[in-house]
Amino acid sequence: MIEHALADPALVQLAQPLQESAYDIVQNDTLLASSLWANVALAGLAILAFIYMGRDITGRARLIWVAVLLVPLVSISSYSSLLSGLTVDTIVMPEGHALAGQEVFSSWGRYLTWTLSTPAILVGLGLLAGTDFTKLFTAVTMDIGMCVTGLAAALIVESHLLRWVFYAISCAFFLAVVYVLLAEWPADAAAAGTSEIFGTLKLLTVVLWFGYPIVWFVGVEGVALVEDPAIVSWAYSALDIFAKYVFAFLLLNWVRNNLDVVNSNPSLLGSS
Ligand code: RET
Repeated sequence: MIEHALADPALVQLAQPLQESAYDIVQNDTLLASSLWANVALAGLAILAFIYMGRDITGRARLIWVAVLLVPLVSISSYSSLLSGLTVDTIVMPEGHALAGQEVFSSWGRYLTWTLSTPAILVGLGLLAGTDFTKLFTAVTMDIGMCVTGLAAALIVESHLLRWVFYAISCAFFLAVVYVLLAEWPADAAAAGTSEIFGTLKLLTVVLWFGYPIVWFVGVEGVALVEDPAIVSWAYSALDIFAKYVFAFLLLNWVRNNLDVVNSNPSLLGSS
């Protein structure tokens, strides 16, 4: 009898609205929705503040300003897409996963938009350090590799093993970025006279960025120690608040107060 009912396409269609879509999950979960709205609001404020702060920035430093401004611009688009339901989904976890066979909420749009926001952060930092094109290219491309393979790790539903293979590949890309930040750019920054602020921002970046793979690992997409998608979403949102807006504000504020240092730096990039 039940089998009969499921075989009838009209009844299957009728049954579908009973299943909560990813959009409904966001709308019905205040904690989850607030983690997204908080970032829309902060990104909006940051955009206005950064435009204002950039009004007197001239010369090469303008390229840093554009990179910094891109961070909240991408962020507001990213969080609005998550809220709209466009870049969230429910996915059924493969065999072997702690939540195998269950539908879990995935805000995969985050990983997609990181491919644009994290390079912007690295371009800002690299230009501050006065690095050369090769090192900046390395950091940015490795970073994009990290985001795209992280997206794959989150979305693969056919094989549990392959989710972790992609996680490992993403971590390898991440370590290349960390290497550039810790081993290459500090010397460049010293030569450019930006050591002090670079040191602060480097520390902020490395510490906070390590938080992301940890959240992925313990969250619903990884070993599911934390099963509530709202908590996972807030963890990412809180990291974002410091890694994006606080980071970008500190960088931009320093640049506008030290235009002479930045503009006398013979960087290969932004020679306007
Ligand atoms: C993933 C999972 C796979 C392994 C690794 C990850 C790293 C993510 C990072 C994200 C940083 C995002 C920032 C966004 C700001 O807009 C993809 C979570 C290594 C480091 C700073």
